[in-house]
Amino acid sequence: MNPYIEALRPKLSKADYDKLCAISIPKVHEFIAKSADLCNAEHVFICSDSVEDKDYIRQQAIATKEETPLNISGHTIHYDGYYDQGRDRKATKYLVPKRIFLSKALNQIDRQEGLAEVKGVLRDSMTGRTMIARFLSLGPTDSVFTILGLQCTDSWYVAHSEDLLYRSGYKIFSKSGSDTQFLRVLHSAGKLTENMVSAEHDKKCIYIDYMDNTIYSVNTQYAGNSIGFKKLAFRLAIRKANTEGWLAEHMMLMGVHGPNGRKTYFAGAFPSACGKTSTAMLPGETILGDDIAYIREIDSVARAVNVEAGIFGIIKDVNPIDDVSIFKVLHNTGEIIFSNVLVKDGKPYWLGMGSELPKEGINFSGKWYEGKKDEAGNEISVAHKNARYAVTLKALENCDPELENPIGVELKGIMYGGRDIKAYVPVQQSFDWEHGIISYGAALETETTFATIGKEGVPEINMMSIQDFISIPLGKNVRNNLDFGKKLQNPPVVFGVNYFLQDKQGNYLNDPKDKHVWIKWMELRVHGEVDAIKTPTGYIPKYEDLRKLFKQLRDKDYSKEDYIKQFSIRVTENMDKIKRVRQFYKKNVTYTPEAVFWELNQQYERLLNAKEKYGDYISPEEFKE
Ligand code: OXD
Ligand code: MN
Repeated sequence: MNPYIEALRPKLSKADYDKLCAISIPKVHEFIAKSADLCNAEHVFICSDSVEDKDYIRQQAIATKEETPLNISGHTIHYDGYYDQGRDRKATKYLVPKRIFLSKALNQIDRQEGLAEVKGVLRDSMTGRTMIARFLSLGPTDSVFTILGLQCTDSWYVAHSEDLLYRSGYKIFSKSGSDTQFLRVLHSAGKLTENMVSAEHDKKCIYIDYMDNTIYSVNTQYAGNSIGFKKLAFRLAIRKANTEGWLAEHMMLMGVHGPNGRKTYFAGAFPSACGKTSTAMLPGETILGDDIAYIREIDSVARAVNVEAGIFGIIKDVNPIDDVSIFKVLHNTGEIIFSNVLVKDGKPYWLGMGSELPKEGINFSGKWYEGKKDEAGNEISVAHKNARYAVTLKALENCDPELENPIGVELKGIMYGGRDIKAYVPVQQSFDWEHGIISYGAALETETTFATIGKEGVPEINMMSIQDFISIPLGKNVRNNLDFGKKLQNPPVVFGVNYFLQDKQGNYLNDPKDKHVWIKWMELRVHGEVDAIKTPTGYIPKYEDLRKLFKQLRDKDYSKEDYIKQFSIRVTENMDKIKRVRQFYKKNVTYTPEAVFWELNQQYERLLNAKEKYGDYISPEEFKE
């Protein structure tokens, strides 16, 4: 007799008991039993991924009022608490055993103390509620990339969202052997207000116990903090990748369609709210993933899969002109969970949707009217900037057909981009793998955005856009990337992009749609079909090639004047950038590979030489041979 299943028996229906018994992994029984006991759940629901079970989850999300149906069939709205509108960096901590220290840039706490604290907060948090157990697969199923996950949660909204965002895993769990490894997440929304949002946001804990592959999250519902397989399990996957020699990355994946029906796969790392999803979603291209990728070397080739199967996307600025395909999906029947938008008469409204917004309705602050202020006297906006939609990728007509390919797609290019208003040109190609990984990836500078709680617009270094999720010493992460390239016969070509370059008056130099031109240029570069100009920071496009692409893609006459403004090398800004990056690595980072300083110093020297020859602000024309 299995003591854990027997302990759970009073909380299980006969059907749920049978579903649990069909899994023969003792650690599964133990995790569910210990979680239900700690949180004092009244019932435990085991989701077998059957149509009935998934329907039940959807119905419960509505019955408990965690979600409310909207006018279009399949659409619902979920709200998170007023103070729970983004990933919470401060509340997210690594539980680190004594005598171990991760990099200074990482938030950490003694493991024993942290476990005691979070378990104390979780204790009895599910009294009178049902705990749902969901089995999921990260990455395509039956693949070398697959990582299994089990989440216990008392939120039907979380369990429902997982249906849209991940691949079902119950079947795999039930046919797997007793020593099968899996990641675990225990989440409780904690005490709820009458609006069904987490009440005790000041007692929010999101703790990552990497010693036990377990995540604890409590007093939060915001998906980035509560859906354990989004950014939380990602941190555990990074550790696994670190020991096994592959890469887990905060990257979108897309198929870029080149001449004569050619398709070239790119990965792109951008910090949250810096253009990652909108790049992956460019019209005429195909989207394979918008957030997290696993990349492995298979037969000396870099191959990548999307860890997820859906999008938890920022809805702000999704409009019928710039985002045709997703705008259409958001108006079609089919399952979509909107979060933190304004609802009026059963219709969702968001910032930048391209039409007039109502003057009242329900939003993330409850009943809302124009001019409403919060406790601190700040005016509450009609919808939150970080309002989102969750939808399965398969609902998109531009979903890439290789989504479920168990060996992934061959990566030919990688791009890194942040909110760099001063220094880097809009697009450039690195001299080689090391130069790209270091100068564009490890040196990625950006500004904080609304996707995390806290002040917006604060400049920071966000290594490879993954810094929020790194769970190993930062220097080790750079080394892993450098080493990965050495295993490949033809490493992907590395590009740096910058959608946010401004002039001295603070005007953006590009339209958001210009990114399509940069993407097509990269595709041609990967195949050696256009030339480029060598500058101190990388290879940049030639004016004539961009002019052609602007005409083809945007029917726009791209002027030489614009080209010179956008692609001039700003020497001082670039040298200052290098100084900040060097300082960051010296001060905050352990195990930094020597190559980081070497590449940065080389770039500094190249800039200095160019400055002596051409001055501080160098037109691309000067570098033409
Ligand atoms: C996300 C994020 O939701 O990075 O993807 O915040
Ligand atoms: Mn993300």
